[in-house]
Order: sequence, then structure tokens, then C-alpha cells
Amino acid sequence: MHTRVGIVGAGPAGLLLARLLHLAGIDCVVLESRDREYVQQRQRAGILEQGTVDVLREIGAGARLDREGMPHEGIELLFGGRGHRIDLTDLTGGRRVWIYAQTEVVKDLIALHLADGPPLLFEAEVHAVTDLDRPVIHYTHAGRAQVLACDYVVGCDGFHGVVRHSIPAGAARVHERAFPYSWMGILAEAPPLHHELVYAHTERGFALASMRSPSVSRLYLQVPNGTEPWADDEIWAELDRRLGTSEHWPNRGPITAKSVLPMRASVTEPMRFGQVFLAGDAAHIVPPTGAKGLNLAVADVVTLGRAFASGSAELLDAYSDTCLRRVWRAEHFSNLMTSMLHLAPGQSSFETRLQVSWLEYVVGSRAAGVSLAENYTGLG
Ligand code: RFL
Ligand code: PHB
Repeated sequence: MHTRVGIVGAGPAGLLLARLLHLAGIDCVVLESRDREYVQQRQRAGILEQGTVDVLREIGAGARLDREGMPHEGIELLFGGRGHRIDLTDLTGGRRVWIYAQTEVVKDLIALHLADGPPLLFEAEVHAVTDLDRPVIHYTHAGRAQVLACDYVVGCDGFHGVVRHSIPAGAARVHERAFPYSWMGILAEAPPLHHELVYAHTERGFALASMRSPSVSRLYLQVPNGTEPWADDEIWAELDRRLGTSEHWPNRGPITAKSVLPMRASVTEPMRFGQVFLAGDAAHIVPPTGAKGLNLAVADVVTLGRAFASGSAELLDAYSDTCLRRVWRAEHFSNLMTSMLHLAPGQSSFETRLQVSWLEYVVGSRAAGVSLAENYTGLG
């Protein structure tokens, strides 16, 4: 078997890239280790930047997003027990973000793909990519070992993927930071506590109130690394302590998903080796506080899709540098948001007072507000 572009992974990056290539008339194959059900149910991102929404509309994946997506023009920063609104739209001269779950983006892309698209193989686990200048993908499908020869391979296989590990030692540099805390996230059948997202700095640690729809809340609590998911009652009690104010209080309802995720930042440089490219989480991850991961994955594959469609060797050569500029901006912003809002273990009162002063500056100074808002909504 041979294809022009072999894509490993059917998360948002792989699915969108396949769609872009298909629309440009470029032959490709997508190999995904999990089954369709699993890929469609994996709970992850919630915030789409304007640029991401524009791309989804352009490729014909905007209909349900336009019906069900929730445009947001501000966020709330809660500290010292009081909420302060950041007016994203005013501060950026008109930009906004959308709440539309990654699960829904993935469902829409898979439906488009299966209706009219190149081969997408579920339960096709890639083990390795060899010969990076004339790449060959080695995978198992339906119990049989197979190979796929490609002109190019794109690793869209996420942080735990294998394509990155097929790169010879020494050819790539990995820059990493691990944070000394994790997020415990829940999905609950309960209306959101507020119409906008609430990012809370409290003496008990960070909390975030997000949403998936007018009747479904997505809530996160900062917890120590290694924490096992708590009992529902404990989670609600802690959410009340961190997010409850005289203005809003968490609404309770059945918890339908619960998980603990470590917070990490990582960038692999460069994002191309021979004819093998990395895109999305396979190349970089950000702590989720800045809501950037999915948007970066989309920006990578749009850059790559354009380069393939143009047939320009210069654009393909520029792929890594073009993406890394945006990636480092997002890393910086996500790291700032994370350190502004979380309490490190054993943090001194001095550090906490600095965080509060920083938060007061962000809500009190237009210049500081503009900086947060333009990074949060995406720098285009
Ligand atoms: P994915 O989504 O991880 O997809 C990778 C795919 O590759 C498959 N795969 C393989 N397939 C074949 N063979 C192998 N050997 C394979 N190994 C792996 C996997 O099964 C999977 O299907 O990566 P992609 O496409 O790069 O997309 C990245 C996004 O998923 C990620 O950046 C975001 O979810 C990050 N993120 C957020 N991003 C935002 O932009 N806004 C947010 O609000 C936001 N919130 C979040 C987040 C991530 C979170 N977690 C779980 C880390 C909230 C959370 C809680
Ligand atoms: C989410 O809705 O899952 C979400 C929103 C904003 C973030 C992170 C996660 O910063």
C-alpha cells in the first residue's frame, strides 16, 4: 500500500488535516489506534478561538457549531472572594471565543470524513515509522501486521504517540516543564453557575467553572499530583468553597465523568524530520489554563495543509518555524495564566500576595487586560 500523506491519529489534528488534504485533492490515509466510539467520547477541550471556528466553517464543519456553539465575549476572574469581568470583545476590538466541546468537533469531522473522505482506519495501531526520508508506517489492523509507504508522514498522535519516538535520538530537542499540581475535572448534568467561564484564585487553590451547554457544567479543581478522583460529595463541597460567592454558587447534578489530569508543558523542536512532520499535541502540549491546546493543533494543520496544497517546498520547509512562533507564544501565555492562578505546594504568603497584586493589575489596567484578552482569544 502507498499513499501521498500518511496521517497517524484521528484526534482533531489528524481529522482536520485529512479534510484539508482531501479538499485540495491530495491523497491520504488516517490510522487511529482506538475505536470510533472512544475517540468521540474522550472529554477534553471546550474553548475554540475565532480562527478555529473560521476554519471549521470553511471546511463545511460549521453547521452544528453555529447552532449549538456558545459565543463568549468575556471571562470572570474570581479572587479575594469577588468576581471581576474581563471583557474580551471590548479589549480586543471585537474578538470572542466559542464554547463547543472537542468531542463535538471530533464527531462533526468524523461524520464529514466517513460521508466523503479518504480512508480512515479505526483500531489501526501504529508501532513505528521507519526511514524518515521515504517513510514507512508499521501498524497492526484487524490482527494483522501491515505497512504503508508514504511520501510524507504526519504524526498527529498526541502526547503519548509513537511518531515522535521514531525520530533518531539527538535529532530533536524537547523542552519541558512539569507542574507540581493536577486538575480534577468533572462533567455534571447541572446548569453552569454563571453565563461566562469563572477562573478562581483561592486560598484553597485554583478552580474553573466552564460549561458544555446550558444544562451541562464542566468543572475543574486544582489537586495535588497523584490524587485519586474524590467521592462526588467531596468534590461538590470543595467546588462550593472555591467557587461559591454571593453572586453565584455551583449548581449540583449527576456527575457523568470524572478524571485527574497532570499539568505539563512540552515542546519538541523542530517539528519536521526528513519527510516526517509532527502536529498538535504530538509536538507540543500546554497546561490547559490558557485553553490553547486544541487551537494550536488546528493552527498547525492549517499551516501544513496550505503548504501541501501549494506544492511549495519553501512552505513545507518553513512549517516548523512558522508553527513554533505561535506555539511559544501560547506556552508563555498558558504558563503565565497557570502561575497567576494556582497555589504551588508550600507557597509562601509573599507569593500569594504577588498573585493577588497581579490579578488586581490585570483587571484594573486596560493595557494588562488587553494583553490577557488578545492572548486568550488568539493572536490570529
Ligand atoms: P489528540 O486529541 O490527543 O489525538 C491523538 C490521536 O492519536 C491517536 N493515537 C494513535 N493512533 C494510531 N497509532 C498510535 N500509536 C497512536 N497513538 C495515539 C489517539 O488515540 C488520538 O485519537 O491530539 P491532537 O489531535 O493533537 O489534539 C490536541 C487536543 O486534543 C488537545 O490539545 C486539547 O484537548 C487540549 N485542551 C484544550 N485545548 C483547547 O484549545 N481549549 C481547551 O479548553 C482545552 N481544554 C485540553 C483541555 C486538554 C485537557 N486534557 C485532557 C489534557 C482540557 C483538558 C482537561
Ligand atoms: C473546558 O471547558 O474544558 C476548559 C475551558 C477553559 C480552559 C480549560 C478547559 O482554560
